[in-house]
Amino acid sequence: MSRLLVLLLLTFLCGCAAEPNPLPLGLVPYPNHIETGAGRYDIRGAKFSVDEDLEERSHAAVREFAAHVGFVSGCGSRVTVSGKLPSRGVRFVGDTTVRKEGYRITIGRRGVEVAVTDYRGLLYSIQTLKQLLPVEIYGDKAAPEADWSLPGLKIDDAPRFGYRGMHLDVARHFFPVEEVKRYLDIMHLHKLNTLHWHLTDDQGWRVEIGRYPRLVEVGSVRKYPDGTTYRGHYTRDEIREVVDYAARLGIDVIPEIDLPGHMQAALAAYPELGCRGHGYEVWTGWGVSDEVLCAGKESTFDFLEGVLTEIMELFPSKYIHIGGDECPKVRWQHCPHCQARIAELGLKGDKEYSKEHYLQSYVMSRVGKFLAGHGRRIIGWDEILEGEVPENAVVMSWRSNYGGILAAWMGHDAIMTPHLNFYFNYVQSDDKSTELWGVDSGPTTLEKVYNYDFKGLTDEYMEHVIGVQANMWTEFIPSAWALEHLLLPRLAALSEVQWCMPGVRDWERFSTSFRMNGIYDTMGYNHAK
Ligand code: TNX
Repeated sequence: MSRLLVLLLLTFLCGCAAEPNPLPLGLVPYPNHIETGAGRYDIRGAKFSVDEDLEERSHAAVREFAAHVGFVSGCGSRVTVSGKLPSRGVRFVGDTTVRKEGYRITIGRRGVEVAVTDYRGLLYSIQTLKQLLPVEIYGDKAAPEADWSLPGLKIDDAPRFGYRGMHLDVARHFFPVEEVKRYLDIMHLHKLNTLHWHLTDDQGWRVEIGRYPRLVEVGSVRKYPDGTTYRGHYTRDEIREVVDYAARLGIDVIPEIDLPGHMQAALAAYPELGCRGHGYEVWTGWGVSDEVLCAGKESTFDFLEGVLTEIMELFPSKYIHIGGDECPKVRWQHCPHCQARIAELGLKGDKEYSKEHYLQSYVMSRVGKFLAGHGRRIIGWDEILEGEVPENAVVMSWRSNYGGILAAWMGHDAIMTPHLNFYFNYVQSDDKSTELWGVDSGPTTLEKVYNYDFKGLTDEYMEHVIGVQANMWTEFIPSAWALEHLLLPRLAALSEVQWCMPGVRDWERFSTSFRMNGIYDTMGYNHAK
């Protein structure tokens, strides 16, 4: 036998005998299909290439990733965009057989092949590759001494739900643009794709509206009896900046204009929109205010349409959230305008709901139709199930699973966000020394988030469940530091509920292999221990 043949044979045998790599069990959210392989691929100095058929922004994302790998590994890297990709290096190819938002990664000794069909899938493949690399990839320092090799393996992954949301209330406490961007970065790290931005409430109106300047002039300022004030709002340019930033991370931003309740800040700015017509202030208390929009006056609808027209200009999202939660009916019961509207519409109470509940349904439906006329779809909190549900509305089920079940039963889509599992403003442990900001309604532990059960949602109903979301109400969250503490690591648990197919979610695996804290530390995020 020639020496070459012996050498080849030996190489082959060694290859077969090599121990398979351990499964990277710490990946979050854990891939839906993963097979381990043997050997490793050293990514230092690798040539990156990307399919010219992919979008320009995908090329840009690969360039950015390659540049960062080159920098932290201390070996540089090169990127080519081409119709014909080389057989080595790190290759990103377009492949229409990959599922939406999904990706396939194959790592062998000769290189890495990533197949994707869309921009989000490409971004998520990069997130997964980063988690397979040393934690220094998340830093901004060169770390040439780290092991810059990737384990041989195959991943074929795509999310369970198309809507993977996180909510942020900026009305109770305001978070400036830079902090919102950080929040988006954290979401992206966990492959979430939707920010639900709660922009208005009794305690503050936070988005500039050109037609109604007093909304921020008056409505964004809380005045306390001791003379101090609390204020904050986003200009329209700042909103655009956040929406663009999010889009680059594959995140849609859904604005919420909470109506017809939770409107006291707007009433302070434009008192004529209320039933009483005067005497409102931006609320300095927490809870549910009786002061709501008057549903009888036509001017209320002019106002809402004006506001929402500008909101649609700022937000390209398919969905617009119009709230609908916690709207007390006492003002309407005694308001001649509201009662005249009830009479005109012929609304009647029944065993279950009062005529004022049906008046609220009228408001939600009318606003829903207006938005539908502009190609948008409404989301409402599960109170919109009381009375008549607006056509085509998506129900956000927050009080329990029941809202989702009822919505699905009625043929409506639902997003699951039951408070006992997914209110991240609730404390996460009983340790009073670290849980300084949360609401104590029995801790919403990491495990409780992780083990969320779609109980009562049969397979048939699950077809209407478009996604899962956690909410962050900020009455008691005064800073980004507190915000991140409540968000992390529970967001990691949420991400597996959103991403993993039934059977893949596994608390034992997740809790014993968890390594996200190292990533959070490197990124400088404050997380609960
Ligand atoms: C209920 S959930 C609310 C919010 C509060 C939250 C406090 C929902 C639709 N409304 O207005 O901030 O409870 O935890």
